[in-house]
This record gives sequence, C-alpha cells and structure tokens, in this order.
Amino acid sequence: MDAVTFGEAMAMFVAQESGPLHRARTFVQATAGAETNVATGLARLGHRSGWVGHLGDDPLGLFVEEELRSCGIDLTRVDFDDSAPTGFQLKSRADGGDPEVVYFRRGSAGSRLAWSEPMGTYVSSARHLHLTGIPLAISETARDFAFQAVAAARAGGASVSFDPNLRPSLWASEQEMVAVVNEVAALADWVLPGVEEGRVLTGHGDPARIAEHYLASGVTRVVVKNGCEGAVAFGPDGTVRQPAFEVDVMDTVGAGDGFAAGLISAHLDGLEIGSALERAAAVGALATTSAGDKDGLPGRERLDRFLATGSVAA
Ligand code: KDG
Repeated sequence: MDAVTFGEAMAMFVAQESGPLHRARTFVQATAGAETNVATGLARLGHRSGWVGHLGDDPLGLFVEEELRSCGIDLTRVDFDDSAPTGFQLKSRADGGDPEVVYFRRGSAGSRLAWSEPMGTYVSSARHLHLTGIPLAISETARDFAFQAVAAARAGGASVSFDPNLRPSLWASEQEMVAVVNEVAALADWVLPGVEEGRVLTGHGDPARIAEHYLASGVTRVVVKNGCEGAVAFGPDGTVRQPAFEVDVMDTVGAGDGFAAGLISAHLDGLEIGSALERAAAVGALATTSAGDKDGLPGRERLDRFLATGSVAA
C-alpha cells in the first residue's frame, strides 16, 4: 500500500431540498467518513490506498463497502459486525456553505474498531499512515488502535500525518479532547489543523504560534489551513504560504480531507513543499464543488486541467 488510514465510515443521507433537516423529504444516500474521504482522494489520484474499519452487517454497511470498493480503496482489513449497526448521518443541502449535520453513530459498528496483530503487518508495510482525531473520540478500542497504528507505522519506516478533525460533540469534555488529540499529534510527522482547531488545541490563534506548539513537541511539519485565506506550512523549509483557489463552493465539508489527500499524494510523488501545498489546496478546493463529501475529489486529468486553466469541469 502507498497509504493506509482507519476510522469510522458511515452512510450519509443528503437532503435534496434547501432548508432545515427536519423539513427535508427527499434524501440521497452517500458515504461519509473523513478517513475514507482521504483514501478516496488518494485512490482517484492513482495511489494504492487502504482503509481499516468496522461496518455493520446491514444494508447501510453493504452500501458503504460497495461505494468504497468502487472508489478503488483496498478493504482487505474491513470487518463486518453483526451485533452493531452501521452509523449514519443526515446532511442538509448546503447551497454554498456549511451544511447542518446530525450523527446517528453512538454504539455503531465503526466504534468497535480494535487492534489485532494482522493490522500491524498491514500498517507497517505501507509507505504512509494518515489518521484523524475522530477515532480517538469514538471508543477506547478505537483510540488504542490509533496509538498502535502509529507505533506500527514508525516500526515499518512509514511517514505519519495527523488531521485533528475536532468533533467536540463526540467527546465527554473539551479538556479531554485537547489532551488526547495533542498527545497523538505529537507522535506524527505532520500535523494539519484548521486555524480554529489550532486555537482550541494550543490556545493560539496565530498560525505561527500554533505551529511552534507542535514543532516544539517533535513534529517535523505543521500545515495550518485557513479556509479562503489559504494555508501556511512551517517546517524544515521555513514558512511556505499557499493562497486558496477560488471556486464556486457548493458544500465545504470534505475540503480538509481533500487537502490532506493532495498533500499525501504530493509527498508520495516526491514533490517539494511549494508544489505539495498547491496540489493540496487544489484538491481541497475541488472537493467543495459538489454536495457529497467526496464526489468532487479529482483524478489526475481533472487536477492537472484545474491547475493549468482553473476549470473545475469534471
Ligand atoms: O471530514 C468530513 C467528515 O466530517 C464527514 O465525512 C463525517 O468523518 C466524518 C465524521 O466522522 O465526522
């Protein structure tokens, strides 16, 4: 595998009419999951990506599995659980901004993710491990999985990226969230917070101060994302800025996952940091041009055309 990731994948029902969720009558079924979005982004760009997780042995789980398989993700380490359901979420029609999202995931099959020896072999043979803060919140066993996976990746010589992906509603307290997320962040090579996440996690609103916090704990590179302000990387090559690409935004969810996929893809291709940030920002921008969390993720041809001409055409 070029890159491996793990976590919870859910079914997602996207409202087709504008307005609040409780008024929506028509929904389209799709999939959600920050880590599977990243794995999809990588697969679309031609990398061999794998995802580890648990799905319920039910129609939603089968739907999610078929969707992820059709994206070209390796699912050999996916387990079906017949004692817990596949989690799902409802998402309102965003029409150009942040949608309303409601989870139905407590006690889901996804939260049963637990480490086992074969996972060690799978993770340690990959070139890169990507993780997010979400598994740290969904169960003790999923949190343990994260620590074990980072150790296995390190043992195999893989690089490790971490996107905090803060989901306060999944945590018992903000204090616990900050402590655990920062503990895992310190184990990664790269940390990719949004500027607001950085503020919560470090107490600083300035990207340079956020980066200082993680660089001081041994992280090699910090990339702080700031929506339409762009992104800025801090690390061995100094400070590198990347403006955001202007696109017609349909739905902002999935932009950070697209950004991570672009950055990891560039790393796997051996690009230097300036081009890596440009690819990350381009994939993140294209991800916002569709209603699904991952429908806008581009293949190589679309990405190259976007970078050359600014055209978002599929
Ligand atoms: O980053 C996109 C995610 O917010 C979405 O797909 C759902 O991963 C998700 C989660 O668990 O909150």
